[in-house]
Amino acid sequence: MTKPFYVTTPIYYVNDVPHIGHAYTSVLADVLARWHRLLGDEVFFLTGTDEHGQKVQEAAAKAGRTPQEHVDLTSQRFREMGKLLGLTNDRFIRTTDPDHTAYVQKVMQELWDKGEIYKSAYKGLYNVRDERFYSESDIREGRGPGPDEVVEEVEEVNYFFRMSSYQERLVAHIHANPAWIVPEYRKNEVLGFLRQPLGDLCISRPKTRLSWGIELPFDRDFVTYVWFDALLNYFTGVLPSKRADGTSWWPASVHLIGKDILTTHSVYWPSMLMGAGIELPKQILAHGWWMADGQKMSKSLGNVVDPFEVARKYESVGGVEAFRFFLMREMVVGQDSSFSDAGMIKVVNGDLANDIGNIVSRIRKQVATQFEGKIPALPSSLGELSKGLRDKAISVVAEVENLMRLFRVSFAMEESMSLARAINSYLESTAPWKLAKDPSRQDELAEVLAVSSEALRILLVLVSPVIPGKSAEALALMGETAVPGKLAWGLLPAGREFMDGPVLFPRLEVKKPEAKPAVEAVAKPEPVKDPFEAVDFRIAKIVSAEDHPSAEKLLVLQLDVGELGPRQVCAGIKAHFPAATLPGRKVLLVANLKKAKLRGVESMGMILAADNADGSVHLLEPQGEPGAFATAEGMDHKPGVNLGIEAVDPVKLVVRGGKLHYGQLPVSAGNLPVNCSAQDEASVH
Ligand code: ME8
Repeated sequence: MTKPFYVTTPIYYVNDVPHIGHAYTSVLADVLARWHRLLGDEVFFLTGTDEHGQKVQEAAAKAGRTPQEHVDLTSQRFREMGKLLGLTNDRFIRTTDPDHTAYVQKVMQELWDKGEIYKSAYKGLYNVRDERFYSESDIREGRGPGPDEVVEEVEEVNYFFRMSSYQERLVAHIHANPAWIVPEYRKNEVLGFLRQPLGDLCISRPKTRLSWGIELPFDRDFVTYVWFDALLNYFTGVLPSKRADGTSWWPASVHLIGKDILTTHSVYWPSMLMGAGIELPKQILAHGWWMADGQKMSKSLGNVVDPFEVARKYESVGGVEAFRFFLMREMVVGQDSSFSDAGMIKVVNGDLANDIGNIVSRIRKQVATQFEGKIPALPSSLGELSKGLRDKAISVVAEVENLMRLFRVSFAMEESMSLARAINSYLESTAPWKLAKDPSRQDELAEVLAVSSEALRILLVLVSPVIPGKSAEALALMGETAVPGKLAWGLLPAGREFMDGPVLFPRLEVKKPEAKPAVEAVAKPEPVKDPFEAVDFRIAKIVSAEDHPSAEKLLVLQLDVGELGPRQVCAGIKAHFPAATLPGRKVLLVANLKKAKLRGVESMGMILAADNADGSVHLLEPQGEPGAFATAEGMDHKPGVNLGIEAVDPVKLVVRGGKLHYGQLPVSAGNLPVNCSAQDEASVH
């Protein structure tokens, strides 16, 4: 019996233009869908657009269109993104689809009949950007009214869903199903949220204010709240379809979401389902945030990464496929990541060209010249090196299966790339080009080419969910395809032709920056009189801390650095500060270091701590606001960019009298001294 795998993405707001964030969730869902199809599972993949609400109504009016005309146009952008990215979704749901609308009304009516919905007056701050009343819980989700968000005070009679009555059941469900919300720290965030009493959920908007929505079946003067309508898409989207054995697709195997919509998915949605007596989804996976070159993406900064543009820019080296590969390889699922051209080039020239591409061309060339293009048969007994590669391939397949089950896609890719490296080093060690010159070693040569071809075939099948096009082209050269069952060792039939073809994984020739003309020297940053001035020390507030996925001593911290925006930093302080004690603490951050990657996790800066002679470690405790920079008397603040650690080393900071000093000078941040509980003369690192 085949296993079902039903995966969803959030349905995207049509007012936005598709960007790397939407592309990421969609590609992640697609990769999981393709992987499960490869395992032989029965798959349903749902994505779509969220089309009702005040913002849409307003945008349509501004554009001089009816809301329906407007959403027909704007939702098209997301379908085009899907086409561009090669998504294999089974349905693209729109909340304006008649079957969805009818079902939302049916659920509403049932909840009303059961007494799960009541009418009451309500007063609150309404956030138009998010179509939500603004409250404590919204602040927790980081969706408070930012400077460009419109919040208005609204008092009105509305309908409410008795969400509060499901609080206990929900908490019990989370405890009973430890992997229901992943990663673990997101689960803890939800449990933290559920420690406060849960209110009821306002699920209607009066038509006098908002008409672009689904009418309440029991009161035609109201429409449903957008989230109520939107969340139900996951259920309604598969209602018209049935599994091969005639059973229903619900419950979803996993809802993929960004961390921005964690509460709606792990509190509102399950409560709604409990109210309606519908089974809960099996898992919710919240991933991290994409930034651009280490900065928050925003329209005003003009740094929003557009998937169409990336595909165009990298067209000569695989375009969309290279982008998909980058997205999956770069972001540790759960953590934040940053897009950069340097990162794209690294993946294109490293993983794709140097590793995978190199193997294809090396093997193909030898097979062509030595065996008239026919891949030799795998011998029944293998030499030591060949056995080593075979065992490596088998263990990589098992490990990738395991990691994919845990949604650790970037680690699964690292594992696949370790097979690529193993094939290349097998080819280096066995040197088929040398064997070819020795007529007495033709059997060995045949073995090397058979074993490496088979390992290459498995590698291409493993990466096929991520780069389906390139993988299919490369496999086709060997007359192969990536279909279920193809991950086993020893399937490549003897005598297969290894066909010639174009270079599938070309390198991107990166132009060296031209030498700057001498006149530009004036634009150089002013020289600093002291190394202290070049370092950008900033107050940062720890928003969350969790264990690094693979480095024992590291924590991954999410920081709020005020005007510098959110930051992710890896810090080697786990032995001294358990992760749970850190959120809320203020620390001093070196904010202008070069971006680094610590065991696969991006780190943008370094937090400072003092070492006592007794071996204890003490964090610096600035008192000002996040984002404020630190100075010392007589020093200017002239931070450089992308400093190496050697620029920071000469800046010797010490603790004296419980305060931070630079030599003899007291250091202040945000005009307040920086405290530290370390002893006198404890040095700061
Ligand atoms: O919230 N990094 O829609 P939305 C990573 N309609 N992912 C990002 C991202 C970024 N910078 N920006 C967006 C909505 N995303 C609702 C959802 S579901 C029933 C209703 C991705 O258009 C991420 O998946 O604001 C995030 O959760 C989603 O887009 C939000 O899309």
